[in-house]
Amino acid sequence: MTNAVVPNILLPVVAAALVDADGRVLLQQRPADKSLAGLWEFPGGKVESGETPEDALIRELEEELGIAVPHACLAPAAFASAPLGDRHLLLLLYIARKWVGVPRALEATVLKWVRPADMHALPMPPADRPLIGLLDALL
Ligand code: 523
Repeated sequence: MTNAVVPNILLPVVAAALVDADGRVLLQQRPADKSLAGLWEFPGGKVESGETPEDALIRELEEELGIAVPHACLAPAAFASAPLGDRHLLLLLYIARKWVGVPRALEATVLKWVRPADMHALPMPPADRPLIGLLDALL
């Protein structure tokens, strides 16, 4: 008997809500040449094969923002999902209040610190949007 191959339709993506001393959260604007161009997202990206979600997030934050986030500073906070082409994006959001370095837009068009209550007015990816209310309640 052979094992059935179950196609993995879930695309695991990790993201961070970096929170500053005033309770604002860092969003980045997706570049024009990428999918979901121009939308404001929580920084992060795909979990690569062999990575834990936390390792993936630490790598992405280093690549995208040039900051180092210690493992112990990443608190799992929430998840949301959204259809993405023929797959389904599973977005895992972590909260971090401490990191080393000053975030810079190394891959995004621009960065912006935003209060959760003000995020409703911004165009955000479908998986990020449901997380706003939760962040508002948590922060
Ligand atoms: N999202 C998303 N929200 C969010 C992130 C970090 C990513 O909806 N906070 C989506 C955007 C992409 C997919 O997750 O569809 C993978 O993100 P990323 O940034 O790793 O992928 P890209 O932009 O480098 O690659 P493509 O989207 O495949 O061009």
